[in-house]
Amino acid sequence: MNATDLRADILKHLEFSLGKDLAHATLYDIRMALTLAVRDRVVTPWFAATRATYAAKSKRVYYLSMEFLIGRLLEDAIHNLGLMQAAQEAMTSLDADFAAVLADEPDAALGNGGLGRLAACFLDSMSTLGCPGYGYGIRYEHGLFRQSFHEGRQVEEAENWLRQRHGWEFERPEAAFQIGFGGSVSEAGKTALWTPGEAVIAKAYDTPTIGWQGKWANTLRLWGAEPVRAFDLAAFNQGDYAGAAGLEAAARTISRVLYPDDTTDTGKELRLKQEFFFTAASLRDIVRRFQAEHSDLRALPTKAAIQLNDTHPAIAGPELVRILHDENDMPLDEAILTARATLSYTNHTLLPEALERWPEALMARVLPRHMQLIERIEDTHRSAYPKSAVRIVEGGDVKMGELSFIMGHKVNGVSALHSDLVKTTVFAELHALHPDRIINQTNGVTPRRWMLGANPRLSALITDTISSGWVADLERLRELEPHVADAGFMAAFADAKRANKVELSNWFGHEHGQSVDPDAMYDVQIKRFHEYKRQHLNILETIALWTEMRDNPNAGWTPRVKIFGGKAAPGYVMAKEIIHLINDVATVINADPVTSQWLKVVYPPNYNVSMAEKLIPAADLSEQISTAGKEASGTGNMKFALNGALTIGTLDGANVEIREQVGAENFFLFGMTAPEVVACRENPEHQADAIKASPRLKAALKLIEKGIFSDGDDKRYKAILKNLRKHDYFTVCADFDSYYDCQRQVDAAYRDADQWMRMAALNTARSGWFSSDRTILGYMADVWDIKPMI
Ligand code: OX2
Repeated sequence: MNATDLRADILKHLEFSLGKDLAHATLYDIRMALTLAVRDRVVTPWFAATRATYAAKSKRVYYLSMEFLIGRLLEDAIHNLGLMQAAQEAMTSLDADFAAVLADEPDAALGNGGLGRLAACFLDSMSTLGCPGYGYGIRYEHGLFRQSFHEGRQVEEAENWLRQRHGWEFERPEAAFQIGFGGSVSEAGKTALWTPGEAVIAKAYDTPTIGWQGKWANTLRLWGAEPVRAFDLAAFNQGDYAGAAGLEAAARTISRVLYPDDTTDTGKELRLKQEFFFTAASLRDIVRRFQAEHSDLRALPTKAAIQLNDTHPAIAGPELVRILHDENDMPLDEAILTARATLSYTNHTLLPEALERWPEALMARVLPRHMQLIERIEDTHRSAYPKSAVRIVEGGDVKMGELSFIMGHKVNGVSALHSDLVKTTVFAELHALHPDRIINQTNGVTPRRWMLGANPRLSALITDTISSGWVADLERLRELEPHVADAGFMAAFADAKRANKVELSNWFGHEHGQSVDPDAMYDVQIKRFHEYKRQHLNILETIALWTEMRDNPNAGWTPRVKIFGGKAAPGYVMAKEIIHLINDVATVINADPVTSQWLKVVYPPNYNVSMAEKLIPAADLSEQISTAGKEASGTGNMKFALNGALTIGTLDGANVEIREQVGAENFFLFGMTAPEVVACRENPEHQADAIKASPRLKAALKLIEKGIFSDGDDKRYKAILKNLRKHDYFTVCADFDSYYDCQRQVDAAYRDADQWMRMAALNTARSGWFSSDRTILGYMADVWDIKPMI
């Protein structure tokens, strides 16, 4: 593909798809014309992959996820199709600024954080590996809210990614299913007949997901909700315009917004409806596709593997049983076994508030037949294991974790430590009954987006050094190891990092009006705000460091820029206070002339995938400081290590495996282990003891309390202070000294620039195992029983 052909196609789309001539084309027009020209080139491999799958009657995987945090797609597709040079040349020939064109694409933020981004990385890897499959989710009209700061406080605004045409999707009016809610159930022989009281239409929108080198493409099928009857004409004719449109509005509400909660259950009826809506539509589609090729539904597990991404699609268990039993007359026991052999479940968190429970009464009202079937499923469990105390329905709630476990043939955690904790904590009893069911599949990230796309400088150096095979086989980064002894390679590695830092510094300058020194250490904590992730530990240490710098200005401080990014769920008061505190601390510290040469705090608002792509390649230090036992895996931690940042972290989630891979000497470890945290909490005075033992922590808390960061307002951070002093469940205080001391080791290490760079390069060279290709191959072998088609 050369630039001339691509240019001709861009001009064709400008004229015939967008109705513009070049002289009047806006940035949007150019971006859309390029998108369509690139999309044209995705279609052929996409059809080929679909045909090959049909021809082979291959088993397919169906990844059911409430969230797909895919971000921008254009640059990724250009990379995967090998069109980078052609696209650059075509843009230059059209007098367009290629970087601006790429940046014009809105982020598709159909997810909150790690869980949704993991699903997006998995789509990329499935297509790269030729694993036939579909992602199924919701086409939210509004993705995750846009964050801004007003006097340091988070303000949320609706995001509107569909305001402009979404160039990647194909609308499928023919692929539509009616999805019911409520109503009643009547007996019909051995089965039952569910007559829903209301219904909406689920309409499909398909986005092809192209793999590396365009060898395979799968489909991301997102469902949009529409009314069964568009419009109440009778009401309209009587002048009731709002009433006439009400039906439509009510139906569309279901796919209107992404719930902005990360790891907390909202308990809203709408959320339950969203979950059933996309799960039921996906199952209908899956069964329809199966029945087009096969007649005996008992063979479903040999042709379909359905992965439940957390419990959000857990209603798939009873719904599949309903389809098999009520609609296709399969005996109930067999229907349960068939559904179980088809389904598997990934657990992403142990936080009790995140393990979904639905009030039985709500479930019975919204999904009356499913409530009955959940009870049948529980009966089956109880008759198979009469001594088991496990209940799906307990204390008036339906527990979706137990339901998912019992209805899945495999249950996996997302890091080695997390999978062990799944076995010993939440599902200990079920694990004893089914010792082979829980397995581990440590998360991974796609090297196409998180190295090739985000870090072109380092990518070019790696390719020059070991050739390009690493992009599809990330373990080959190990071949970089011998080059760490080569001064030329190391100089180039350092140059790439430095250039990324200069670029980020420029971005801070023109986007946020803040200048930061590219020679300072870039110390980055970017992730959702949650107490367990402990952004407050980081800001407390920042305060303590600032105090120390003021007291000892001649101590030879290592210059640092503390960079924060992330959003808090709008209803999570404590997380929002932590955001406020960080912004307040930043204002005071950044204005201090005594320390300004060594310490800056920057917190650009509205952190998203595109911002991560800027920050990660420029980072020196990666903050992975969660309370041990709380972060299931983390995936940001992997992206940083891959891009040559050193981690300061606890033994939590995948940090444990990162440290094993990169070597303990190339990782800054601090804090209590998961069992130590549990033991620490047994002492009710643990926070008071820790504060007493740490003059620095005590002083930092005092400064906050005195209103030093809040214009003298000594009440502003009452809640945080009380929490830390009295109920420090996340053991910020108990880990503080260890963290502070570890940061000073980081300072010392950074001062030896050559040694630091060697450690950074070893992080890159030894992060190959964290490719999502490795993760997907694990699922294919251990869970889905599917072989690659290419
Ligand atoms: C996240 C987990 O918090 C994170 O540790 C993990 O890396 C990610 O999922 C992908 O597995 N919502 N988000 C998560 O869990 C839930 C629930």
